[in-house]
Amino acid sequence: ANAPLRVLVTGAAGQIGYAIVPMIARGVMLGPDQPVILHMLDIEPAAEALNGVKMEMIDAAFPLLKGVIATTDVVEACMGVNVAVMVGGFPRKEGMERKDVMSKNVSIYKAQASALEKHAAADCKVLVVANPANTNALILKEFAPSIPEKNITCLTRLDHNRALGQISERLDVPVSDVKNVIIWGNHSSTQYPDVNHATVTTSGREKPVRELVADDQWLNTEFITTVQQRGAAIIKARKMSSALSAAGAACDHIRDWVLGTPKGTWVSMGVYSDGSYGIQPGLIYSFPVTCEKGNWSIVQGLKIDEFSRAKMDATAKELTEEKSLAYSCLN
Ligand code: NAX
Repeated sequence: ANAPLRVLVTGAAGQIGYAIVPMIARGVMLGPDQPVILHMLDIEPAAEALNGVKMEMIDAAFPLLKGVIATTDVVEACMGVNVAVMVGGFPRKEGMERKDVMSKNVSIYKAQASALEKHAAADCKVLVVANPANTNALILKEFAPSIPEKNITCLTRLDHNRALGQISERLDVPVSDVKNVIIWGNHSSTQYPDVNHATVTTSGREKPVRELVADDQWLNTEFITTVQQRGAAIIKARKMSSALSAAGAACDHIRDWVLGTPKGTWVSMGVYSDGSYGIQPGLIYSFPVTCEKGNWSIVQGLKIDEFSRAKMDATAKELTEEKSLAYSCLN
């Protein structure tokens, strides 16, 4: 039998936390043969609720779950973890300045970076979910210099899955037959959902989404804004933000990263830019990636038209601005 892997979930007493911990304990994230030990971190005001989640996790008697730690101590939480899913953060409250929210998250991610660097397993894979996800991941990277930069990523898989879902609904085909959409850039409303290379498998053949949809007007306008604004639409409908879809996407992200993407399929991940597609190195930017043996690599050589170029640059510009705002919070 495989040795258990330790999985950290920060913000585990929150909404996404509550949805993701049972998924992890059922093998959705690391596979049905991989036992796990869960490390759940939250802050003092949520300690009692966190303990309630721990009680439920015990009561669920998950066969793969070999241990569950619930703590408000960052060091205990990070000790020996192989995977870290960073869901905890400071939410934007009404009337708060962007800079104040950024400043709170910068100090959280700075502290958690140091704890991970000192106490996590050497090959720990980190996924930042909490917003501003790309910039929180960048701060984490800056303050954990001994963690390889390839091990620090942020979640744009939810946006990717939302794009697959919109195409599936539009064409009335199973979502599993749609692939290779791309989310470029920031996990924010400037993200660019790109279908130029996406395909649908019909009667055993892959066909371009553009050809099947045959409505460039819809693809270039409504499709894009629907994906960009989906988070807000969920809040409007549910009076709470996306949780089960976010938790599912975080599991998809880690699973594909660790176990590999299927041949001929790519996914979107926020990763440290190496300058691919002319995106400034030093940003955490969402790219199309394939994964093999626990490593991601950016898909190269895709043709980028003028429409895409402008949108990819606009979201990069926003990330550059977020980065300078974050740095200004450090002083
Ligand atoms: P909740 O407010 O329900 O939960 C957040 C939890 O984090 C709370 O229990 C809080 O006590 C805890 N927390 C706060 N500071 C912490 C710290 N320093 N250490 C540990 N825990 C801490 O929010 P939820 O709906 O679960 O969303 C969590 C985060 O995910 C938010 O930042 C949200 O904006 C972000 N999202 C990101 C998405 C993505 O695709 N990247 C999509 C979903 C989600 O909106």
